[in-house]
Amino acid sequence: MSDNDNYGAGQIQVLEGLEPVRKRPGMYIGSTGPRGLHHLVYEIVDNSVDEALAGYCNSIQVTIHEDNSVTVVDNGRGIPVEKHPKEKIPTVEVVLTILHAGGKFDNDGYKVSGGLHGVGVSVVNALSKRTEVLVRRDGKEYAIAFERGKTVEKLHEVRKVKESDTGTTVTFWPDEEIFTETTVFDYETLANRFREMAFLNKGLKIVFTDERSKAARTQPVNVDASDAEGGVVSDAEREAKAAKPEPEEPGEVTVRTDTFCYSGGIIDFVKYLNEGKETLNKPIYFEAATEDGTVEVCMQWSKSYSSSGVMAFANNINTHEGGTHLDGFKQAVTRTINEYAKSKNILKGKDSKLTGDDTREGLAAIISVKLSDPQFEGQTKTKLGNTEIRSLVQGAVMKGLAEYLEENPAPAKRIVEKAAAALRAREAARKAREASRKGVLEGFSLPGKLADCSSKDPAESEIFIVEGDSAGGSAKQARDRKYQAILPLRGKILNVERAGQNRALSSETISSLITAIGTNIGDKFDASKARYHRIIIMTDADVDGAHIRCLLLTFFYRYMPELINLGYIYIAQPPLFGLKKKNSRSTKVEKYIFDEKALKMHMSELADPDKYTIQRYKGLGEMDPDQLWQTTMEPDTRTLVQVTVDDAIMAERVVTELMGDQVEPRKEFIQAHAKDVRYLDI
Ligand code: 28F
Repeated sequence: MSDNDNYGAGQIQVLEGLEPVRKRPGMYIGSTGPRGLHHLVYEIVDNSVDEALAGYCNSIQVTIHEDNSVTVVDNGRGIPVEKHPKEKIPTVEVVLTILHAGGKFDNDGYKVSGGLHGVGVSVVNALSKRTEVLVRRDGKEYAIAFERGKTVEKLHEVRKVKESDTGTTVTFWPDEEIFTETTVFDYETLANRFREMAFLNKGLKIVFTDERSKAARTQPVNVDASDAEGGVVSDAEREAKAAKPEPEEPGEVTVRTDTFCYSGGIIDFVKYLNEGKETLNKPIYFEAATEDGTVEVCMQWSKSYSSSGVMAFANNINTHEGGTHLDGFKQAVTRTINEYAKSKNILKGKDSKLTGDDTREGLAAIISVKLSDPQFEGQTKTKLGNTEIRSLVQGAVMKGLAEYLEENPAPAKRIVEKAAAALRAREAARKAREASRKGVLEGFSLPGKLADCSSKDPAESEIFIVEGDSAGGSAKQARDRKYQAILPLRGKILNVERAGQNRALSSETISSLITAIGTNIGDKFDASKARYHRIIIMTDADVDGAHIRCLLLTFFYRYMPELINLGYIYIAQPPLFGLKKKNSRSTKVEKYIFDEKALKMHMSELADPDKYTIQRYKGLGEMDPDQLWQTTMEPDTRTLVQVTVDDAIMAERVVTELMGDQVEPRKEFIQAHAKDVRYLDI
């Protein structure tokens, strides 16, 4: 179909309408790089989502075709087709060919407003070499087509459809003249956005299909580097994606489809963020509405240490720069948790207050507000500015969270204790910073007690931290001096949890530990300076040994947590029992056994258990160097337990809660609970 006279008037308008978009595309879509390219898809899908928000659409299909064209189908009402009263052309043509006043982008080239019906599709049309639109309405399907923003096929009826079959289909071919860098879409980038949209719009189904062959979808494109899009893609996901092998043969087409539909909405979003994490509570959800807008909040804490899982949206737009909704949320969480902790006496008067960061450690949360006149501010126009939204969110969260905590004391306690632990860690880190600034540890030479290894390569070097001089002596004799160092600790390790920082650092044991390991602490801490990549705690298999282990773990957790994360901290497992044949003249131990249960098992399996004597090793010092080497130190035969942050937290909890000034009750406790406490058991 070609241009004709009675269509000319409309066309002039069209050309005038979209010319600026082709002239300065960056002003309308931010960039003509990969991010701008992907933006075209979002513009189209946003219109379908708007139709869904209006309550007329619940299903969207997006397909990338072999030629990198994209089709979006929705089951909404269909863009109106009647003659537009002012423009005298079909409304659908107006929507596609006339730039909406003001546009969605301001002069900085960033999106300033979301959720305006029909806005943006004309921009996509202008920047596509061809656009085809199908509208199903009133029992008919209509078609209209454009090239580089100009109408090339007038609106016409193509077929009859069922009255109930309504909706809009848009297919567009991005213009290589505009997108000179690439016109290849990245599936993951789009999929992440669609997943997010489906989470934010409960019940909305988005079916995403990639029909391309490997050749068509692997032309190099780097969305992250050139103009990064925020979102829920973690580094791990990105790495997994990069590492994923492509099984496909050249020329073969593997159609990929993902369906995103979440009946739980942002509750499912939070569960997704916390997947694989150990959580402290079931997702807490509440919503509120005033004439200013609506707010939905979902939150769940896990044992994780980050708070990067707090995401705020306004009208489905990820407000990366935050804004009033996020401020209101943070204030409410900080206040509510502090008030609860105080009222339940978990935070005593003299303790300092929990900061916002303390309360958000390990928190995954979604804040989603919807408002009629969103004000987007900031560098990238992703900061919500509407002041009335702050109190809306704050009020909803204070009420919702306070109620939850009152009604659910067990998870409430876990949540508050997590924040209190963060507070203590922060305090310790601060004191460590102060101390290291004073240079307490500077100029120390290696501790005299250290029997260092000869290797200078940390990756192959290990240090055994040994309790007591006598065990230290055996260990020194037993070791392979090339790569095994021994540091005997005399006496008790100071409880760094209770002792002041200065006292901790002036303790000889603590300072010798720090200098032997080499990393320093506080803001001088540098994991790359670790002199050993295996730091092995070797204590007796008794209650005192367990106590020392707790104190050492607490020390590492407080002062060198990064070494735990790096997997450098280990616990040695000396055997508890040795079995010898009774009548044998040899002193050879037949079998080493590591705990009571294993001993019982073993004895019950023996044909003649009375042929044997059981030797119980009370301490490392009772083993001769050969035995110690064979059972506990030789890399080929020993068992090391790698310490996780959870082990350290558990140790710290015991140290914090139970190791008070009196020694006896705490010993009793440990003996009574030894079986329950994992790290005491190993
Ligand atoms: C694949 C992309 O763009 N879907 C859309 C609608 C529905 C209406 C509409 C859109 C009317 C006057 C602009 C229908 N009936 N999918 C889409 N679905 N736009 S875009 O209206 C546009 C406005 O100017 C619609 C009644 N009201 C609205």
